Amino acid sequence: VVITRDQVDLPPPAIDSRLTLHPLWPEIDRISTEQITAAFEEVGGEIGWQLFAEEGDMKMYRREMEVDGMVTDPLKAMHKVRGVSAREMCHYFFNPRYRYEWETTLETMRIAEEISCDALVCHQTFKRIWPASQRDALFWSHVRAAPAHTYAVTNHSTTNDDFPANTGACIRLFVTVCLACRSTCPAGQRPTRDNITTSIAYCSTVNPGGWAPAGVLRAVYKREYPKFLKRFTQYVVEQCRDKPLAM
Ligand code: 6CM
Repeated sequence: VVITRDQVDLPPPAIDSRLTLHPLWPEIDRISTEQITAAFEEVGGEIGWQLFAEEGDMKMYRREMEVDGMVTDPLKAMHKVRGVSAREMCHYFFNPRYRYEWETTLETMRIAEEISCDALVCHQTFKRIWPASQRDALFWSHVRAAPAHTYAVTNHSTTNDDFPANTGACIRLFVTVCLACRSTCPAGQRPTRDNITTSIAYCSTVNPGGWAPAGVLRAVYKREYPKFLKRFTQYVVEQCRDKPLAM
């Protein structure tokens, strides 16, 4: 078995102590815990959630919501992927070195701060969507293990003096995203690429931060979120195909 460079920096099974000493730690810990708990809550029968995309095992729901006239529809998606683990899924979602390979809305990306092996602060600009102004975002990103073969990445907007908001061409948007993944395999068997299934819960709430036409924004989300989740999961399956399973 050959361990590739890709696998040396997999998400750690326990929180990096450098993160717990950082000023952002109380916020990162609180929001990550809340997001992971909420991610696995079912939306099925709940009032307000409308199913807007369904394909194979993927189901996407949104709840229409506006804050000060701006669309902030919470989105929730469920999916199932075979042949990859929760840890592998989160590795490719968290690690910025793969981001351009699956994130199609991205224009530029910079690491504003490397906090620890499981947390960083990231600045991104997104492709402009006519007729709105271009958007950027600054968010911390944290990957962690949770009980029951679960790994999750949480991204949440933050501030940094070196990356001030709304000073150039971009309007700063605000984001809270959680990708929570849980692996299972048949009882009594050892997990392998052939028998593992990973359930994915993806939640996203974006506040566009300034004027953006509601209709355009909702149309963009309706097109882009299913595209993202299909493309990202397919990307991870392809990346992992000939590598040993990392649990
Ligand atoms: O979660 C996703 N990607 C992560 C890594 O990039 C990260 C990103 C969060 C930001 C999501 C904001 C997307 C909005 C893009 C368009 C903005 C234009 C507004 C103009 C209005 C007319 O968590 C995947 C995100 C997939 C998004 C479709």
